Amino acid sequence: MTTSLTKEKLIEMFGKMIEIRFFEEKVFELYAQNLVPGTIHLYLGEEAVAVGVCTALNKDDYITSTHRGHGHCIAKGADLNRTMAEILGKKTGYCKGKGGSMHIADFNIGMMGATAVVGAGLPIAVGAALSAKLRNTSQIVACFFGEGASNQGTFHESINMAATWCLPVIFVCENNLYAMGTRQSRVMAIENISDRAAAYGIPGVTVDGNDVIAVYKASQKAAGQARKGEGPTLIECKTYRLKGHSRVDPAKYRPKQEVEEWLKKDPIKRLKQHLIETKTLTEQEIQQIEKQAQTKIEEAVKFAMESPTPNPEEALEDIYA
Ligand SMILES: Cc1ncc(C[n+]2csc(CCOP(=O)(O)OP(=O)(O)O)c2C)c(N)n1
Repeated sequence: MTTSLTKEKLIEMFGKMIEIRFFEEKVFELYAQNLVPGTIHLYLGEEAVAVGVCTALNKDDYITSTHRGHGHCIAKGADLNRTMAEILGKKTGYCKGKGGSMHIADFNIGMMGATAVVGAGLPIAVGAALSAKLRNTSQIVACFFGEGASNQGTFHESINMAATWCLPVIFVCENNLYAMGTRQSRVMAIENISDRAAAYGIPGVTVDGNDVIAVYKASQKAAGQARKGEGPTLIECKTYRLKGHSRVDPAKYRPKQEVEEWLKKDPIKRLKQHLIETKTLTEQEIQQIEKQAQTKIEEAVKFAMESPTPNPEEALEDIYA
């Protein structure tokens, strides 16, 4: 496998990042109109991570997600209509409208599920990787989690087990500097989460998480090693969320200057600039892609809004007892 990026791949990545951006902006808007039950954690600003990683995966590879999972779903190929319908609590959604924003799963595309429990995706990823190994497939698993989650016991136990059993996992730490309102430096004496890889004898790298090409290349390398039976890698992607932790958080704890610095590093602006500078796309072609993405999002909203809500008597269906 090579790490070369074709023009088609770059354009595909741009299209996905734009879809996630517009999707999340729309969810933000719908929440303000009181149309979204529960809360939401937006992926705005972190698009390059999910897209860079998922572009290096095959359709039958797996991912595990977090409370901030819409971007992961879309990057892995989830249906926008069903994703939007689930967020709006509609019967046509992935969980029939009974799971909402933080519980979307689609086994057909290898999306093992989002979870509201911080750090809970890591052991699930290890289980999926063990299953792939026992079944003798070449499937691998990408496991997304935040830097806050890397202080949970599950992070250490999961990486230790995956390393010891040489399991095909890419542990992807989305380091957006804050766990809710807690800055990393207040709770960790290290700057790079990737340093923790050494404790488990696996490779650990830190990449610019707002540079989709850097994320893709690191993921492709890790995916190749995992597929060859060489075990897991920890990739730390330094990134930043454009909004607060959840919809109700104005993020006043972040210094204005820091926010402004990160806004300059917006992953979509940067990719756009790269596409223009390398003459991969013209301004006009970019606008065309943006228009197509807007149309898809509008269709998803229409689909979701016109879908029925689940009946109260369905509440006890699809559950384990
Ligand atoms: C086990 C557990 N502890 C605490 C919480 C409350 N909580 C929800 S999100 C969050 C912060 C997570 O931060 P991080 O893992 O860095 O992800 P990010 O939100 O930055 O993407 C916390 C503490 C929870 N949902 N689950």
